[in-house]
Amino acid sequence: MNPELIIVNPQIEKHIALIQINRPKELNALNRQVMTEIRDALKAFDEDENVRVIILTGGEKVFAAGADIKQMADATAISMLSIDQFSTWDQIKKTKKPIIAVVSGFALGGGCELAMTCDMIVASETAQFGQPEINIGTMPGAGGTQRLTRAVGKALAMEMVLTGKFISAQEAHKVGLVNKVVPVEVLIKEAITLAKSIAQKSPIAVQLAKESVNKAFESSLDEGLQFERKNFYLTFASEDQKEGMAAFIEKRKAEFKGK
Ligand code: DAK
Repeated sequence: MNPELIIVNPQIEKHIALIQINRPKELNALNRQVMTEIRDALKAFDEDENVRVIILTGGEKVFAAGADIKQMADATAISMLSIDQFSTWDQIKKTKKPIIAVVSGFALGGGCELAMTCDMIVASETAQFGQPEINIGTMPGAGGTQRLTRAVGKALAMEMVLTGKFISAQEAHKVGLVNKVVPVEVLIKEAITLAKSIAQKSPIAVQLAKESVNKAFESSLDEGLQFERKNFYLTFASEDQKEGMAAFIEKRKAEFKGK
């Protein structure tokens, strides 16, 4: 086991944790160990009450160039079925706290899928997004055809998935795949600013709101509205809701405790 495939910092700022993929020679290719370590770190941060927002990043040149092709080349359908890496990816999706992907350079294949599994994407001006699996005789398998299509629409998703073309950070921003594009020198700073603005809110309301937005991808409007309503009611069981509304009335800053 190489313990340094990811770097973790549970407190890069108050309530903000960082996970950095650290396999630069292989362009942060996501082998099984990297994915397992990311999953385990997310789980630990999800359980850590000091952490309210998680940042997931790579390096300046590359976020991640996809799943590790060298590890995958000899796989069979049955070996993949028995290893079941999808359960690792599914666990990432189950993280309750917001995850911000911070992308510079390539986010390709599984790298793009990993960024899209997060809740928001902050990109540097050098970021490039793509699903080039078609070039190596396969296709996206970790959400690329689904999340990309929902994010950017059918026409562009189809083109990216069928031709393997990359899109720039600017185009990704224009089509709604990323939240903001900033110069690489201020990338982490900008991501932390975004993270801080979430970390100041009630962690309970944030969790329930994240769940509700995600529900919009997986339900009819009516079902989604019902789900939203129940989560809305649930916020009224929290001390944070009482504190938030009292603070507004008393014209002071709310102190949310996640209770
Ligand atoms: N896997 C393994 N090694 C990779 C890699 C990758 N995806 N991408 C790059 N590398 C390695 C290169 O082999 C090279 O290694 P050495 O030759 O030095 O040993 C080193 O990183 C530097 O790469 P290049 O020399 O190619 O660097 P360039 O700057 O010239 O080109 C590039 C950068 C990103 C355009 C190029 O490396 C490239 O096209 N990489 C492959 C991109 C790609 O096809 N990605 C999609 C992979 S398939 C699943 C979940 C997810 C997936 C599958 C299953 N389950 C849950 C089961 C996802 C699949 C994929 O992502």
